[in-house]
Amino acid sequence: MPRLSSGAVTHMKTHSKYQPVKLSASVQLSVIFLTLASSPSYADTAEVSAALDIPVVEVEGVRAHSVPLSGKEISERDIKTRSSTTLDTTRLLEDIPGLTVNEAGAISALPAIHGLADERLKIQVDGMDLSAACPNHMNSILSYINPVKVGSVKAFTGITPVSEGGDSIGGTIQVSSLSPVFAEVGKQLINGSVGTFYRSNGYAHGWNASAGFATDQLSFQYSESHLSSSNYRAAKNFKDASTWAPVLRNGLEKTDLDEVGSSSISGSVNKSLDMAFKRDGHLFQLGISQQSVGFEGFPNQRMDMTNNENTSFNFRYTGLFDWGDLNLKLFRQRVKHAMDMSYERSYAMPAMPMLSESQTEGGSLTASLPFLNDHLFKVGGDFKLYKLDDWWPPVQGMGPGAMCCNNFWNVRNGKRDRVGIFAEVESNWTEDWVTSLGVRTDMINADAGKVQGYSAGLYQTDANTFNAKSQGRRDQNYDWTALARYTPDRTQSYELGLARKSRSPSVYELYPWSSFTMAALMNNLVGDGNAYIGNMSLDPEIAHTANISADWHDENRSVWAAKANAYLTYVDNYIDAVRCTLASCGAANTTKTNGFVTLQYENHAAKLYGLDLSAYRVLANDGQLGQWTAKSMIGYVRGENTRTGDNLYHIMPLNGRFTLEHKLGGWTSQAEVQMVSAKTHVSAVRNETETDGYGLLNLRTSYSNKFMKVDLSLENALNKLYYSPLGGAYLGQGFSMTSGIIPWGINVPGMGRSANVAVTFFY
Ligand SMILES: [Cu+2]
Repeated sequence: MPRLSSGAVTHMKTHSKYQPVKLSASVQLSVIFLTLASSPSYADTAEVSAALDIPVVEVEGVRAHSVPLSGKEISERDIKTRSSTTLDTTRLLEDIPGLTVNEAGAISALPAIHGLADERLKIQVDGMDLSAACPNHMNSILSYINPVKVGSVKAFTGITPVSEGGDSIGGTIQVSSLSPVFAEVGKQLINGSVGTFYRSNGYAHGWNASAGFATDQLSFQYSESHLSSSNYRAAKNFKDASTWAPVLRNGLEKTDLDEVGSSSISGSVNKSLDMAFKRDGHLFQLGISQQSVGFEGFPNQRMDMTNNENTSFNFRYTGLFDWGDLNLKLFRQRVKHAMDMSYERSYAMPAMPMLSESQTEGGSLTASLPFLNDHLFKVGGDFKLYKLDDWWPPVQGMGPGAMCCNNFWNVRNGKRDRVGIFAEVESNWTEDWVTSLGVRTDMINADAGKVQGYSAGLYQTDANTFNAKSQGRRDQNYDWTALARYTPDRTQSYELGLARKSRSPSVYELYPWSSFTMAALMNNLVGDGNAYIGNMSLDPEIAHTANISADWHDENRSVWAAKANAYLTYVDNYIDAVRCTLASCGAANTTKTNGFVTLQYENHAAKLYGLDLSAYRVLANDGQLGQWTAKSMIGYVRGENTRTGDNLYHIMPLNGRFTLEHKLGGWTSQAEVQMVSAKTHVSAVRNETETDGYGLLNLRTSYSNKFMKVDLSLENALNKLYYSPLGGAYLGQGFSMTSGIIPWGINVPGMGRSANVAVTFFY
């Protein structure tokens, strides 16, 4: 049991209706966020009561927060049924209602919540508030943690309380490593695991191992994982030979007509050492992690990652005191990133080397103070200091011109520093009513140095324009959130959330400066194949959101539960894009409807709204035949630019997942049907292409006991050719440095049938 600081606990008058387990003081008080009872990984059904006991063995005070009704927490056990055969941590989030996945490289997909993605969300790994360091966001935040290392996921899809947010207008995703394990008092513990996996499509394979030693106060854990994959294949040929023949110049590596070019990954290695020390209600954790990726292809970008080195140090402290809880986090991350082209795009390497380096230092301090029996006051601050250099060395052997003779500086001495403070009160008014109110403010300073092109000719005019302006800026943003939750009895609850949230533009929205097509094409954060130019006059985005959630279930959630969530967001100053009208972008750029175009970021306004539904029902529960459960999840979102009337880019059409699950002994098996309707609401300014509707069947089974776990799955079992609405433009082969050679209008196809197997042994 967690040791509770007596003061905080005796102060609290807890209401049994909300209190299935005893946790640390702040958790116990965070009644409104207590979803242990309201959103278990939505189908643990009969085991829910057992699962409720699980958090008790967690380390004291680590769970500072649970998620509101509109969010979802995925437990370690549910993650484990997926993580072994998954390359990309973002895939573990696919069961979260309201969350969709924007495709990128093999381990770098980007989650979107209610139509808002990437830097509009707050995405944290082990509490570290990181940023990508690449003009294509290849080293996305969740690419830094291997799925096998993930212990828990919390997603705030509706309203994120100010204590968990800041500098983001959408939801929050918090991915955490496995919690430290300690031995019983007076004993020692040695544990570990060895695992391997194979995915038939693309011959993806890898292995992972971990070894740990612990006493009752100290814990050490080392883990390492390796993975690689060749290009994956679509279910059928998606390229016709005549369209592609002129693109594929002599010397390029051949790809088959069903092969997705530049989708491979190799030499991906994650190593981490996690140390923890606990004593008398104090927990100290230090994590050191190192990742290197030798190559990762990006079929919806014009470049590939040719190396990425990431090192991070992460210190966390949680203390339980008589007056409440204290949380401190400090971290530092350094990234060295290199891009160039795969041999499917270019026959000579280096074709166009591009380098970036970043450093991120950040941290937070939060105190949670119970007062007047039924209230919890949270106060704190956080900061993040981000530095970025992004430069492209000249290509040897070329005469002065497009890629000679100096470094091209895309972002030089880029900087984005943020400091925020917040205060929040959670109140447990009666047995039925709980509220949370919070305010925060963030100050963001951004700056960048003077730039230059490869040579004067094609670049000097833009460089002069950029250099003549002041690059430094400061924003002071204000957020507030309000949540009220009504629980009339043990079978239903309702939550209303309102928020104002702000986000300042990122370095890559502000500072890329060249309108020369080749340079602008390299700056693309969304995988649509277009060229982007930054805009130093951007204002912060300000979102006003209303979110309503309802949760119905039987008393113990052992038989059924259903959840509905509706939301509406208006975003002032939404950073959308407009067609470049500069002479250097060409006259046709403003009217083109069937090709790649050059765009510039601009503040507009947007409206997003939608609905998430999820439910489960136990169909049969029999000692001999096991437990059969039906689960379903349906999502719908619309996004519109209210200034131009255009649709927002990359908005998932109506979609659903319907699963029949069977559990017996150590076996869990699932048959899942995924249905996605046609995407017809497309962004005209980006020449986004429509996609057809489709249905996919996935079959999975896994067996586990104390010593081993085996996972078998057949994904896309019917081998259906499909195009994810969020797959982006197919640019994975051929000469990609200009916008007119690779054919426009082809989407990246999804993966054809794949048989996957993973085996893990524990000791
Ligand atoms: Cu990159």
